[in-house]
Amino acid sequence: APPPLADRQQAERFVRQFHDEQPGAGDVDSRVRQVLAEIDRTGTYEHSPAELAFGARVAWRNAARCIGRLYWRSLVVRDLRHLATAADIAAECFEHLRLAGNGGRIRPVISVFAPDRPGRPAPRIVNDQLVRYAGHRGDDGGPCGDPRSASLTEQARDLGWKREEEPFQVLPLMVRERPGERPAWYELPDGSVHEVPLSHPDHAWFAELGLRWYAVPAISDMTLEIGGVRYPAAPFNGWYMGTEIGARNLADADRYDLLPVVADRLGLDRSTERTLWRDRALVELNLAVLHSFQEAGVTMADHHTESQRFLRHIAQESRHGRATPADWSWIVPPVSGAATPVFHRYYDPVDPSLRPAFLART
Ligand code: HEM
Ligand code: NRG
Repeated sequence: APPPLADRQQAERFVRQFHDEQPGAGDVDSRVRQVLAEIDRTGTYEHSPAELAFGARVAWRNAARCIGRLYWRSLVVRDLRHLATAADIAAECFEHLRLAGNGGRIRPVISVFAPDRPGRPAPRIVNDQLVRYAGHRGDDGGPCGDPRSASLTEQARDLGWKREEEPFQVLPLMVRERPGERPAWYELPDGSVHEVPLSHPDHAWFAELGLRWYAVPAISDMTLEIGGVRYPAAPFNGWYMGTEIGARNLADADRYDLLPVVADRLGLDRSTERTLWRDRALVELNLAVLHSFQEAGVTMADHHTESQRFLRHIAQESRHGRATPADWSWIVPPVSGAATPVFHRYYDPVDPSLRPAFLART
């Protein structure tokens, strides 16, 4: 028999936490005995739907890099553990995008597909997010899209997908049913990808840049681990904070690198750093992002509001007797850091062994 996948101690610890935090969930000792017996017999165990939902929500609550944790209790958990084929997973990822997008009123959602089992590793989503733009590391000056997706783009092309020379071409979803197998790929269907064209409240020329971004950030390459059980295919989303797009995706020199372009259109003097042309371009770019999502009726938070919410979250957790581990360097927004309250304090230390958790793919 293959060695057990689910650690007995982790399983027991999780079941006890679930019952501690959810009084009325039934008799904890009998559930612990049942789970341990199932592990001894099969090498793993099946979470009840309530355990799965709780585990996913607490994994979010435990995500030390996430500023958006105030709403962790409201995460919508889709129990899709019975699905393990590439086609079923792709179809439900597209449904996930529609449910989460909700016509612009974005809802935090996670879709949990089949877990790893002894002798039966789970399928995996190859893409790091359900929606990503194709790109390559460009030095030729031509349109190169999102260089961050260079290797995904290459993988898709190797599988027979056709790249077009557009800066915002959505990549297909690639799903690997079993380790070592060739992924199957699926073009995202019309209606599943909501995008927002970018314009500026005061500068008409901004719209001519032809910039856009997608509405729903859905991370699809992290493993959800609950009570010793691993769910490698468990894409989740919330909404964007404007700076993720305006201060990083469109601004970083190794992403869309738009600060010089925006500065030139603004007529700024780029001959010396002392004019702060980068900073001025950053502010206008971020303003355009927030303005455009608002105009389009798509949920987005600004970094001041999301920072205030995060401090409320910490206070609320502390009233429940819980710490809120947080990673300062990820929590502080990439522009105007010290103008937000999250800058001016320390946080509870991060414990990498804290569970349930979202784990980075190794
Ligand atoms: C990271 C915001 C919802 C889990 C982050 C980051 C931001 C953020 C700004 C840092 C990203 C970066 O710098 O690249 C938000 C907002 C949400 C939200 C505004 C709105 C509801 C969620 C949800 C989950 C989640 C629903 C999981 C159920 C995480 C995790 C990370 C993260 C695991 C770390 C990702 C990594 O290590 O690369 N979030 N988030 N977040 N968030 Fe959230
Ligand atoms: N910075 C990345 C997305 C990371 C997660 N951010 C969220 N997550 N807002 C980007 O695409 O810019 N979320 O689940 O809402």
